[in-house]
Amino acid sequence: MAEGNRSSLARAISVVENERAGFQDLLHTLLSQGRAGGTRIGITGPPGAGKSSLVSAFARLCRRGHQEVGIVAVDPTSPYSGGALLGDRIRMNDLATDPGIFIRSMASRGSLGGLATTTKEVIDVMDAFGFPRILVETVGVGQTELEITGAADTVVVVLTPESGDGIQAMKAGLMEIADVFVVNKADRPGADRLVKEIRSSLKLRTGEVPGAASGHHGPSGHHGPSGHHGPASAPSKPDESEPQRWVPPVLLTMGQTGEGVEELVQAVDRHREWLETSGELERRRRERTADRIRDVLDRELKRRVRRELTRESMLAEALDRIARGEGTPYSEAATFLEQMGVDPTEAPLPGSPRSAGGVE
Ligand SMILES: Nc1nc2c(ncn2[C@@H]2O[C@H](COP(=O)(O)OP(=O)(O)OP(=O)(O)O)[C@@H](O)[C@H]2O)c(=O)[nH]1
Ligand SMILES: [Mg+2]
Repeated sequence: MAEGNRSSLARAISVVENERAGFQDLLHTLLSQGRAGGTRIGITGPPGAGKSSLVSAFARLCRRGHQEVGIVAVDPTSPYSGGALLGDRIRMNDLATDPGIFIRSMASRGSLGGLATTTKEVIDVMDAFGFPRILVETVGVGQTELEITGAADTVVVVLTPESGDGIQAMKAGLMEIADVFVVNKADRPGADRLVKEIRSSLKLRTGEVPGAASGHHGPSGHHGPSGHHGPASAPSKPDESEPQRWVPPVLLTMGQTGEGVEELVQAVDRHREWLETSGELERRRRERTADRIRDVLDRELKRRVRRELTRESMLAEALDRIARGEGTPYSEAATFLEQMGVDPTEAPLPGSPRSAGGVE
């Protein structure tokens, strides 16, 4: 990536990340150009599983093929992994000097929208700059891991034989969101057993309940060859009109040495192909876009409400009325809504002039 491009990408990301004036116009312009089409690859899993090591090895492999890579490392908020950012920096240091790799670390919480929106928007910016692959590392425990599904085309879940990750994963719903499983730290005892465990629980989900599992974005209704096609009088030639269901591969890797990472790159590329041919890519993107519209609306409304409430005198007046027994937080909220021009007739708050049971 040319130096000039790099610095304008860095600038664009800063504007978006800090929600600086005009950030939405910038995003609008970038997204209108229609250049985005890279594969967004989420790498998620418990703290210390080896995600950063794998991301580095993955990026190095892409570079061998002279492909540019974008990396977004979302800082952990979890106390478990307070030192992770430093670790990431050390492990990714050698990558940062490569002009074909663009790395951005970011906090997991934006000022208004939460993890979701700002992180996703930064990924959008990278995509708009034309990276064929964008790797997004998210650390989380439980629910925050699952948020990656809203930002990635392909979700790679990294587990290790340590500390009973296998069982944890199923609890946290990771089984449902994974498109590719990686058992990292193959050098540690129990790695093979974990691979087997994951495979057998995948079989439970995908083999015996046709159509019940099709990745994290909801059922797509495709029946794979292992599914039941109904009557035994199956046609002699395979039904080619019906796309195959994706069965998440389970791979063994060693993050430090990069062993098994080539297979990971291949699995991700295969998944991308499947996404395209099955129509799932289109479906996921539509879903993602619908989410984005909701996100933008949410953020915009929140922003307006906060702006309204920062008018000190109005808030003070409301507090005085409540203190005098002339209102409640509900009736005052209703008044604010009215002043913001939000139609209160839809679902009037108690005490608003339009609700039946006012306080008067
Ligand atoms: N034994 C062994 N250690 C590994 C392997 N891969 C990574 N590690 C080590 O595991 C530790 C954590 O690796 P990271 O790549 O930082 O893991 P991470 O998932 O990014 O960690 P957080 O971002 O803190 O959640 C480091 O000390 C790595 O050197 C592996 O295959 N085998
Ligand atoms: Mg990391």
